[in-house]
Amino acid sequence: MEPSPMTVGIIGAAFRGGQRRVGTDHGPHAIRHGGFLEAAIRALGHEIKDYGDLRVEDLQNIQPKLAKTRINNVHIIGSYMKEMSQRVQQSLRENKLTIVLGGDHSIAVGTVHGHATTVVDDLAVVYVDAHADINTPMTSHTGNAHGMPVSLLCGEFRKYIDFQLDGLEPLAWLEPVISCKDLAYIGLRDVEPWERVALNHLGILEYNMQSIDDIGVKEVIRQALMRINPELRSHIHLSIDVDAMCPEFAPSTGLPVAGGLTLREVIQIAEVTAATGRLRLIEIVELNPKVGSSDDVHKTVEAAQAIILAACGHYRGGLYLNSTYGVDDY
Ligand code: 5AB
Ligand code: MN
Ligand code: MN
Ligand code: MN
Repeated sequence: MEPSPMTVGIIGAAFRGGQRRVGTDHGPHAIRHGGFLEAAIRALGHEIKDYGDLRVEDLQNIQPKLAKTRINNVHIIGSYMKEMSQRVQQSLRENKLTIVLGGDHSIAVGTVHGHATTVVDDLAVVYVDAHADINTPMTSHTGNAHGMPVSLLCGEFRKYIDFQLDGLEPLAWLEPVISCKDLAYIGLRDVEPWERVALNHLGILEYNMQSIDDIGVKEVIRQALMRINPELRSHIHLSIDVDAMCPEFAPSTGLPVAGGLTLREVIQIAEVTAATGRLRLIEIVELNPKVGSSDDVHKTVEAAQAIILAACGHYRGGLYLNSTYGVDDY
C-alpha cells in the first residue's frame, strides 16, 4: 500500500488578479501551513522540490495598466501567466508530479499552458468546479479572468465563437493549447445562461451535481477519464476549485455555492486520478484565507491538504512503512 516514491514539485501561485477580493494571494502560505504540507508529502516517501511562491512583485516587466479592457488587470495577468507557464514547464521537466497552490482560478491560464506545452499527446484536463469558467472577454459580466480560463485555453473558441483578444495585448502570446474534447467538468451547479449555450454548442463533457447524484462520483471520474483519455496515454491535469465542495467543507472561498461535492468525493477523484499513473499536475485554487473565521480557514486548508495528499498516493487505510523505517524495524 506504499505509494511509489517520486519527486514532487511545489509551486505557489500567490495571485489574486483574476477576481476582486483580497486574499487568494495568501492561499499558498495557508496551504503550506508552516511546512506541514511538505512534511506530510515526505512522510509518504516522496522527495520535494519547492519552487517557492510566484508573486506579482517578482515579475520583471509588468506592462503599463490599460485604460479600459474586457479583462480586469490584464496587464498583470499577461505577464504573470507567462511566467507561471515557465515555472510549470520547469517543474514538469524536473519532477514526476507538480502541485500548484493557488491563487484564483485565472492561474490555470498559465498552468495549463505550461503543461500542454510540455506534452506530446493531447493533455487531458479534469476541471472540478461549481462554475464552468468558460466566459469569454466578450460575454463576461464581471470582467474577472477567473471566470474565463477555459475560453482562453481551448482552440475551438478562436474558431467557432466570436472571440477576440482585441485590446488585450498582454495576452497576445497566449496560443490556445487544449481542445474541448480533452476537457471534462465535474461538480457544476452554477452556470450562467451563455455558459450553458457554450457548453452545449461545443459538446463539452460535463458531470454536474445531478450526474453525481445519479451515478455516484466513482463512476463519474471513471467515465470522465475513459472519455477524455481512453488509453490512459495522455498526461492528466487536475484542476480543483475548492468551491466545487459544499461550503461546509470549504467555507473560505470567494464564491461558495450550496449543494456541492463532499471532501470525501473530491478525495476520491484525486485518488482515482492518481491511480492511473498519468496525473502530472494538480492545482488547488480559490482558497481565500481572508474569508470567514479562523475555523473556516482551518477547515478549508485541511480539505486542500487532504486532496493534495490523496493525489500523492496517500492511502486512507492507514500508515505505510516509509523510507525512515525499514520493514525490519517492525
Ligand atoms: B471561479 C462568474 N461566472 O464569470 C464570472 O470561482 C463567476 O474560478 C466565475 O469558478 C467564477 O465572473 C470563477 C460570475
Ligand atoms: Mn473556478
Ligand atoms: Mn468556482
Ligand atoms: Mn493546523
